[in-house]
Amino acid sequence: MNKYTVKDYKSSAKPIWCPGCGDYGVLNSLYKAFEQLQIPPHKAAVISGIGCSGRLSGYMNTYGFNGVHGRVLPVATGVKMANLENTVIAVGGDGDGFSIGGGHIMHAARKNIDITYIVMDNGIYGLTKGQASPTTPLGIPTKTTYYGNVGTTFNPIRTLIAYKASFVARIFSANIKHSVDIIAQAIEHKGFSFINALSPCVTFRGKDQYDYFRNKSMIIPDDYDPTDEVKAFDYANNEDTLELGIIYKQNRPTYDEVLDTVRIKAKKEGVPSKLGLLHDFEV
Ligand SMILES: Cc1ncc(C[n+]2csc(CCOP(=O)(O)OP(=O)(O)O)c2C)c(N)n1
Ligand code: SF4
Ligand SMILES: [Mg+2]
Repeated sequence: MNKYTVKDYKSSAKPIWCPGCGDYGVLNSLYKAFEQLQIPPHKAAVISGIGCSGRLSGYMNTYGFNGVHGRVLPVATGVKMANLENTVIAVGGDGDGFSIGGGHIMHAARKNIDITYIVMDNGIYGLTKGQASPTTPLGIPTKTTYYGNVGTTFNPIRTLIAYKASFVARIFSANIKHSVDIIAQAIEHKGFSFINALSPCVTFRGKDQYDYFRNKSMIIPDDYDPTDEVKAFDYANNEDTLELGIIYKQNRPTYDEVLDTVRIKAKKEGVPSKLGLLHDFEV
């Protein structure tokens, strides 16, 4: 029998997202993934940025931090590095992650920080009432693009593969069973796991956004090999279809593992003393 159940991961705060918001599906999938992995609530931290999506950390009965707009990854990196035993989840929106916070993703990815980053992608700034975001499709009217969005749409999957994220996946918030499976695999992956969660904003993109995602998405076949980078780019480049599942995966040392080897080497060679540092590194 499971020691922890979904209710152990729920905080006392009730979600206040609009009825029908896709973020409910992401939250429920996260609860269930935690249950599946039996993660002790006191051994986890959920860090969020600012946006409707950023509210998610407050609904988790784990450690948490609702930080500054666009700065979820530096905070999550610090939390992970302070205690490597903790499961650290970073969450936020497409505006938070790809606009103001866009400069942080490449560094968390290339360093292979051992955290899971879920972007709730609704292609709009929800909290601030409907401005265009980097993932708003071309031609869509928004509060800031009255005559239709101009500029091409940012492709997170292609970018994250190029950034060398070691786990790149896409989920659809309405498909809970599939999302639970992918989130659980992302958490178990050693390294930086990126999940683009298609999560409709019924208020500023309309209920049709569910149909748009449903009609455009397709679950990746079981025989697909996510370690094949060329095929992963093929999937990412085909913007007519939104593949759901693990699109790219690579096993390589995490930031903390590499740092450990540096510490051991430096200590062995007496580098801290040679540099006149007062204390040797703790290994
Ligand atoms: C430094 C800073 N700039 C701007 C804002 C205003 N702001 C708050 S949330 C947000 C965008 C929210 O969009 P997204 O990240 O996509 O999240 P969503 O609400 O759609 O989940 C903006 C621009 C802010 N809070 N702080
Ligand atoms: S405004 Fe959009 S993203 Fe925000 S809670 Fe409502 S439906 Fe969700
Ligand atoms: Mg958004």
